[in-house]
Amino acid sequence: MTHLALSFLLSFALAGIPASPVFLHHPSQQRQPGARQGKFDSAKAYSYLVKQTQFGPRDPGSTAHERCLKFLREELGKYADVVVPQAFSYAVPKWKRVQLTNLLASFNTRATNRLFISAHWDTRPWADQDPEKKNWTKPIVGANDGASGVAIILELARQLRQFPPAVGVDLVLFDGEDLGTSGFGGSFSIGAQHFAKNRPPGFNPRFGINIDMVGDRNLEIEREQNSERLAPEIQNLIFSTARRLMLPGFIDSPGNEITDDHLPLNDAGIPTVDLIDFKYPDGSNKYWHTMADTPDKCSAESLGVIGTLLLEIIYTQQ
Ligand code: 1BN
Ligand code: ZN
Repeated sequence: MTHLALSFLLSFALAGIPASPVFLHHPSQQRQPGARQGKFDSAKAYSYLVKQTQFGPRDPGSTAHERCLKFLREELGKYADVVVPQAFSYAVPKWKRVQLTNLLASFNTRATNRLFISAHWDTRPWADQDPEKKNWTKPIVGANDGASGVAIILELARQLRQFPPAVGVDLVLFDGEDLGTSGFGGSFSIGAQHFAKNRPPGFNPRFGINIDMVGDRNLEIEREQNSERLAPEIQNLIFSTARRLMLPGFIDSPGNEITDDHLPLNDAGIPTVDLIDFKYPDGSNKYWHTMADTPDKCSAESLGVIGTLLLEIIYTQQ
């Protein structure tokens, strides 16, 4: 066990949080030392998106939430050097107390030069933007708002296993992103808030990229405005890389200002950008927080665009 992995474990144990990380032996022949970096497999990522939606809505407190967590832990455990769950409970105002779990999957744990990529894995318990009032209390399946970012992260994990990066990479899956009430920014991003306030001592990345709602078939990524203010250099790195790779779906102009999981990390001093397409499927944003957020509104190609960008950024860091 590496020193860093040990310190992760110790930190969780000392914090009184049950630490039961997944350690697996990875045969070295799985690695391909000759090649510098792999090609992001868009079809594999899309299959990860569908797999999550097949559990059903993954709202905290549901059986599907529990089952999906087990799947995510096991899948990340196949590829990462170490996977550490961070479990805690949270009383949702005017609802119920729920058990939440963030997952931290680390690669190249010895490297001190690190970056992180994150996404939320929970889905919203209430389709409160649905045109039908009867759906406002039903949970959403969250193909785009939930599964899309996680799908990309799982495929990144697979690639990072095969092609070890020069820098350290932490993949973080946040829980409890979507338990909030519109107009009350602090009521969202509960998992990211908890993580930022209870950072494992080994978690000290130079910067981060959070991905959310990145599966829309009609991909339109603009410069999210909080990121522009809080992490301009990382935002520029993203848009210059997208331009260099001639990736479709990147629109280099000001976008919305979004309250998302990047804010607590920026508050903790880690410059973090939110990559989000808040025009789902267009400026009407009519599928957001509705029963219509299903896999048919997403595409493998969109996941591929974001995955390709992230691989390029990871493998061009020294
Ligand atoms: C993103 C996806 N968010 C929720 N689901 C964050 C958000 C919160 C965006 C409030 C707009 C308003
Ligand atoms: Zn949402």
